[in-house]
Amino acid sequence: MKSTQWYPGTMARAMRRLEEDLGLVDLVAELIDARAPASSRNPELLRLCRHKERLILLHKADRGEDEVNSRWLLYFQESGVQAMLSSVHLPRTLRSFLNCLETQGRRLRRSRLKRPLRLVIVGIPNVGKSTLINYLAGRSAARTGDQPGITRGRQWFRLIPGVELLDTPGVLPPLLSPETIYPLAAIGALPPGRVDPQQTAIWLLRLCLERGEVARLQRRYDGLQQAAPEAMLRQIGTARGCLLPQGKIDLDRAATILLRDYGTGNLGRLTLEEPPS
Ligand SMILES: Nc1nc2c(ncn2[C@@H]2O[C@H](COP(=O)(O)OP(=O)(O)O)[C@@H](O)[C@H]2O)c(=O)[nH]1
Ligand SMILES: [Mg+2]
Repeated sequence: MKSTQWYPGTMARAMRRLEEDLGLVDLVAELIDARAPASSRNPELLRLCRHKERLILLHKADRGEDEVNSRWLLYFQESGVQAMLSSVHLPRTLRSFLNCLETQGRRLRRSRLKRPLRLVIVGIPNVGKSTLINYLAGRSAARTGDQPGITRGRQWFRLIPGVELLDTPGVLPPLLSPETIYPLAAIGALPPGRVDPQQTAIWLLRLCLERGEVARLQRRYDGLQQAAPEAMLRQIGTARGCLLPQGKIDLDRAATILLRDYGTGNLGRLTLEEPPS
């Protein structure tokens, strides 16, 4: 189901719909992955909503390293962009988000517009948009009434008095470049098969080596010795019994195991990208 997002035509439709959605809201909450805050943004959004209030949510903050999360927040604040941490596993982050929305909603109600603040959540695939919307909508009592002519099939949820959320997220295509491709693959933002899993795994292993983060791998894979990334992938394959006929190691399977472990958090909290210094 998810893979249908990947046909270019579907993505083009998603972008058109996003432009329509942006016309309906006061605030755009851009969801990015706290593990790869640079690669999970798409600068195109900035062009589409230059005149909108924007807020960046560093989502899956439970998966990024605390210290790096803080530095990313500081980086965005210093660039003059509103940014907050967000995670469905860290309810306090979502309380802060709602408090921030409440303040902005109150401001709008007191302005001459006198109407609720409307917002949309946007982001590239797999950053957690639907999960966050379900979480927020689940705790909100009220679906607001239909507003024919304005919403056209879209539904608003009243999150708190004076603040309404569009029920469908805006989908942005991920921006592919030599710098973003492996981080995007590692956070699951690309369709399976788009990037070679072995190369992605080797990139991830090299990153762990460069950061002196081999211990977290050794905790997960018994007997793993520090070595070149290619050799470590072979060791993981051997340790996990990824064998082909004639005793060869199934490196694709080893890579998939490593990437799945990273994706599910089995390697611990590991941020892939540091803010520019
Ligand atoms: N660790 C963690 N995982 C999350 C969080 N929010 C969503 N996810 C997971 O991220 C994956 C993608 O979420 P989904 O809502 O489908 O992303 P979407 O494609 O942006 O709508 C799912 O496996 C979610 O369970 C979060 O705050 N923390
Ligand atoms: Mg979704």
